[in-house]
Amino acid sequence: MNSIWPWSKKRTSDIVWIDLGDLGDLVHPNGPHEQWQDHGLGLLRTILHQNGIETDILSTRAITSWDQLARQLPGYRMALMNVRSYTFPVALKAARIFKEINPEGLVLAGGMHATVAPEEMAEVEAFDKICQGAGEEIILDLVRDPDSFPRVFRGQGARSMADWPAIDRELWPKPADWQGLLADLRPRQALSTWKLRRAFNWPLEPECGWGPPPVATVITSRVCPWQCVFCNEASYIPNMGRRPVAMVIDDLNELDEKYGVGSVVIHDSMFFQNPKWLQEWIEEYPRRANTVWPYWAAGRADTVRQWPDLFAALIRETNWKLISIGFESGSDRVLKLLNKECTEEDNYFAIDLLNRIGDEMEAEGKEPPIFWSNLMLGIPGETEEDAFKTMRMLKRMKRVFPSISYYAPYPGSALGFQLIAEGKSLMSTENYHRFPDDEKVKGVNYGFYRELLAGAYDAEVNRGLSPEERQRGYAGLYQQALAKA
Ligand code: B12
Ligand code: SF4
Repeated sequence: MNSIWPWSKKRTSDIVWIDLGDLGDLVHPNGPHEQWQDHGLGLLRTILHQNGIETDILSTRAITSWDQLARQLPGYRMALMNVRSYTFPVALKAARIFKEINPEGLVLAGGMHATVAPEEMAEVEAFDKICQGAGEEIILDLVRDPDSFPRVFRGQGARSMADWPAIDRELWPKPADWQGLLADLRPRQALSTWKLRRAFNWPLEPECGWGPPPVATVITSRVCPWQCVFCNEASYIPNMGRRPVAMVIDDLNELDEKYGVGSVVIHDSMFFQNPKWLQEWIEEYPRRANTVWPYWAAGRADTVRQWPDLFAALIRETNWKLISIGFESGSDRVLKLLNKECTEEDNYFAIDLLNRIGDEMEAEGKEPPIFWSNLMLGIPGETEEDAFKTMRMLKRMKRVFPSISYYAPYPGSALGFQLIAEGKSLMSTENYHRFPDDEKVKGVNYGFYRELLAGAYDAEVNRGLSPEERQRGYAGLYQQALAKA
């Protein structure tokens, strides 16, 4: 039996970037979304390597026990990590293990959690430097001379995403090594990891049902100007210029020439903003891209209503196949509570429009577009009738992948901060969101929601719906649609 894990990994540096996520996500993943790669890590490692600072990569997702991480850490003098609130528990543990093994070593942490909850980060001694905000303009100085920075400090971002280098995707972590697992007498894990490696398409990403593999994830814009109280990124991500259309297309063509692209996921919080950029995308993408790859991207119902022609043109001319809309709720009362600035009417407008475009495209023999419908349940203040309205709205969608989650009070968002301050958040440093049906807020009747998703209230939900609409969401579908949040 081999005692070093993972086997045959060569060291190139005494600096290591620790990719964060739940243990085992790159060994035997539960679902596709835990396998997406981290653009923050990719961008900053690319900058480091292009400037002569080599780093190794380890991933908590590619191991199944903390001991496996510990065995890989001796001898590193520096560890870097991108900490989001949902990876804070893992970051904390990894940082402590790193310091136990390398007491003289330094842990440099940045990311969303460092940005929105610096005091929670600062309580953890193992974090030596904590960078709030963007890191691309300071990462080189920080790694070269960490002592010149205070323990908690503000980073500096680029003015525009045009200044970002294209990510070197070979700097992203790989799924776990099946040969090593076999050598370590774990034949079952080795088999599932062998399958994962084959299907992963590293350094591109695996298929998740949104489009053909290999999948290329890209980011064209950094921030959304709206201020929904459960999110409001604008309050902590400074505005920055969008990546120019030509650069996005060049990046994709280059990836295609190197690795072959099957489809694209545009990971922007809000793709459907800035009509001028979108118009240029409509003109350029079909003309300049090696293939007009189908893609997944996000929008809002109110702007679909505001720019219906632009929306339709994007679908028809640029192959926008998976349309992610943050509908969140089917009730005006709740939409107001969320400061969503969308109404029930906006939501139904967007739904009916996409249903119609889909019908027309099907009649033309084309593959119709599909909603990726983001919905929240368990919002403080939501009544049972509000929740029925949300499920009723979902049934109006003809072609849909529902993504339903229990509202989660993340720090950074206005409502999250408020509920944390009131002591109502159930998300802790040990457990931000381990499982989809984790209870997130005190006082919310999760039993009701579980029954709702199991179909116990179908009579109420189906009230006023057409016979066809009633059939939608067969038993179990909505339960399965419950996502980690
Ligand atoms: C793409 C994305 C996803 C993707 C992919 C995630 C992934 N693997 O990266 C998917 C769809 C899977 C996803 C899922 C979720 N996400 Co998400 N996601 C994003 C999104 C839109 C972009 C992330 C990104 O790549 N940004 C660009 C990179 C370059 O930025 P960055 O990673 O922050 O890194 C920069 C800085 O933070 C800093 N930095 C980072 N690391 C370091 C390290 C050092 C040493 C230094 C100095 C600096 C530094 O420098 C970098 C360059 O400027 C963000 C919102 C946003 N606009 O950023 C939300 C966001 C990160 N997601 C969020 C959440 C809550 C989730 C979910 C829990 C569900 C949900 N409610 O949306 C799930 C959980 C996923 C899981 N694994 O379990 C929150 C996190 C909030 C928080 N307080 O941490 C955000 C901020 C959105 C929001 N407002 O709610 N997400
Ligand atoms: S929820 Fe969506 S629309 Fe609202 S602020 Fe966040 S990204 Fe923007």
